[in-house]
Amino acid sequence: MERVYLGLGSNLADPLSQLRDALAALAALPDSQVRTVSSFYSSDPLGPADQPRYVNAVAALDTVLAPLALLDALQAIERDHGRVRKAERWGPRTLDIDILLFGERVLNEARLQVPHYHMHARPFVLYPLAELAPALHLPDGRVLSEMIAACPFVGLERLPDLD
Ligand code: PH2
Ligand code: MG
Ligand code: MG
Repeated sequence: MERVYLGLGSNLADPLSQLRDALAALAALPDSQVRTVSSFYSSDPLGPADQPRYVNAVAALDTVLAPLALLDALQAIERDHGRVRKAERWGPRTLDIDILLFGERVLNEARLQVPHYHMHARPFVLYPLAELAPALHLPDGRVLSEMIAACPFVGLERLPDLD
């Protein structure tokens, strides 16, 4: 069993529902359990400014799936949510599920780089991740609390708890 942290994001087609449905789909993955989920956050779009704000969250998943098997399963969930991959970098999407960290692994494969290459610069990743694992050390030696100190809480709004 390995602990995986996933970043979820949506800015199209009712983002809150997209994330709630995605969490239900994650809970149904084989050989895997969703352990904890952060608050949901509304965030300024990173990338092209002419797109809606995102809703973001981070989930902790324990899995025995191999990294590329998990990636395949996550991309299938994205497709089930109407995700169409477009050429525009950082453009709008109905659902994005990114593998942020996969146990203690450092992977540099064509399809999958972990730790996620840009997480250090994304408040909508670091702050929800810190809710789940405030004392986290990354496998490459970085320390989450130090990454947070270098990444101001800007353009981010924690949404009230659902339910
Ligand atoms: N994801 C992107 C591009 N820009 N901006 C925010 N706020 N949240 C995201 O999840 C996001 C983004 C590409 O995956
Ligand atoms: Mg992404
Ligand atoms: Mg992605």
